[in-house]
Amino acid sequence: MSATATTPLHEQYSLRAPREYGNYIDGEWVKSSSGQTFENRNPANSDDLIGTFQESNSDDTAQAVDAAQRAFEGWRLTPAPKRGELIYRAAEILKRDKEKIAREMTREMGKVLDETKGDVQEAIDLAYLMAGEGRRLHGVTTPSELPNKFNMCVRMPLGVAGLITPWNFPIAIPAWKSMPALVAGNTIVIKPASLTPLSVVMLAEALAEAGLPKGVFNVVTGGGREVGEPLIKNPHTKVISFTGSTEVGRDISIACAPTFKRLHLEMGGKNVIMVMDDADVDLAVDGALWGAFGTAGQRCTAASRLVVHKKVYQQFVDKLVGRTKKLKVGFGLDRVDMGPNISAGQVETVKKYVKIGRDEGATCVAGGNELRDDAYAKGHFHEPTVFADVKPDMRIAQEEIFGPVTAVIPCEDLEDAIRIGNGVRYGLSSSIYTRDVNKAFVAMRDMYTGIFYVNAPTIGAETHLPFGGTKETGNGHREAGVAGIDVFTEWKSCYIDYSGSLQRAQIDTEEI
Ligand code: UN1
Repeated sequence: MSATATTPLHEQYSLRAPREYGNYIDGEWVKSSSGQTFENRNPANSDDLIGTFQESNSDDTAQAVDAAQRAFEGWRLTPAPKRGELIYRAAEILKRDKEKIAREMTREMGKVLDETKGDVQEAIDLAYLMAGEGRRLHGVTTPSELPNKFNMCVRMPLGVAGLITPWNFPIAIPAWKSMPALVAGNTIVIKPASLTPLSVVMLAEALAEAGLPKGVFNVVTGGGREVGEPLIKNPHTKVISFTGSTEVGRDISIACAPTFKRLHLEMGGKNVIMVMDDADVDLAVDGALWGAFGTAGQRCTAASRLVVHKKVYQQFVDKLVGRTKKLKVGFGLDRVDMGPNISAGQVETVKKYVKIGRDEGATCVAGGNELRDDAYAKGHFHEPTVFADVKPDMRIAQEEIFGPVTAVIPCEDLEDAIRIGNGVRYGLSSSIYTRDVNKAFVAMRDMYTGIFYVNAPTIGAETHLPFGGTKETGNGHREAGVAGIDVFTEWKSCYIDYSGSLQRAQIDTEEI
């Protein structure tokens, strides 16, 4: 096919033709009772309509929760290995369709194809891990203090899980939340980010093809107020898992407090790469570029602070600036290094922070501008941007920007780097570049973050380890890994007395 400027993008790149997508409730694709839909457009090219999605309301949400509630009993009693087998099948389907799904995701979310392939791979990895959990879901057996008595702890599912997911990892994060919830026997209502609903539709399609019973996984698209809030407040949702901003997370926390609803929050980050004077500076620059500008900086793990030892500071800044200026920005299905920002609003936020950085007296040494000409005119593009001479208390070094902006901060030594590194309200990810094993271990011990790397950037978590952070990044829970199952289960301690007589714990033990 010879592509011309007038050939619609979905034909040029063999993507899905635009159409109306329904909610997925009780195993059916259905329209919202609102009769309204919203458009989903490519952030790199607003001419490219991906599809229209249901502008759902509280009635649709209630219907989905009812369906999930009805399906719960059957799913809870389905043997866990069987649940795991269905998840395994979904993993195989996602693997088969990885490239196709990734292409749609790049078109929907903007990040480059390698990265959306990675995003799908995270979903696949976690699905395989949780499929295996179907034959583990280990509890604990432990001796009793009394004779002829057996003690154990088993996991119970909670019921309907309400999942509210972000646009930056549009299939990985929904999978991180869904797969552990499902294998443990919960049913799901998910509200995807309105900027990336197709990715969750594709996840639902994979689960449906795998043979998940109807009502076990439901998707309702629409706004936070119209869908998210009723989902959180519905008495039948027994657990809420949310990834997004700290501000919204706080509101959700308050909404869940009156009924003590189980809540998992995964929120902001202001992650740091510390570069010591003995580091391999080129390696650190590689890591900084990937950490800061991967996903156009739109990761909660993004390396938005680079704390660099004064002895290598200038060398590091020069190399970083040279490399940053060479990054190619564009549509993620073309040969580029970095895609667009997700929306016009996000570009405005980036521009606001670039201005704040300049006003605060930091030096903008690379980028600093929105891209608007020619190929960029119909998208939401901003140059990858580096600020140097940043002081730790400046707003660009304290607040999450969620865009392609990073701040280089000089430091005196390891102790100073750790103090600066920990000196923010978030605690997701941190990293150190050093060749000195002693320094690496001190940093590993003293950085108060949920994730820590040595000689690697702040991004790149693997799905079988717990993911999450301290302070205002989270509320003490973790997702992914086996820790993810803790969010979606409750412990039940069971005591089985086969002595045939009354044995009083703590009392009859004296006679033994
Ligand atoms: C996120 O930014 O919300 O470690 C998730 C990483 C990815 C996940 C990021 N595996 O950067």
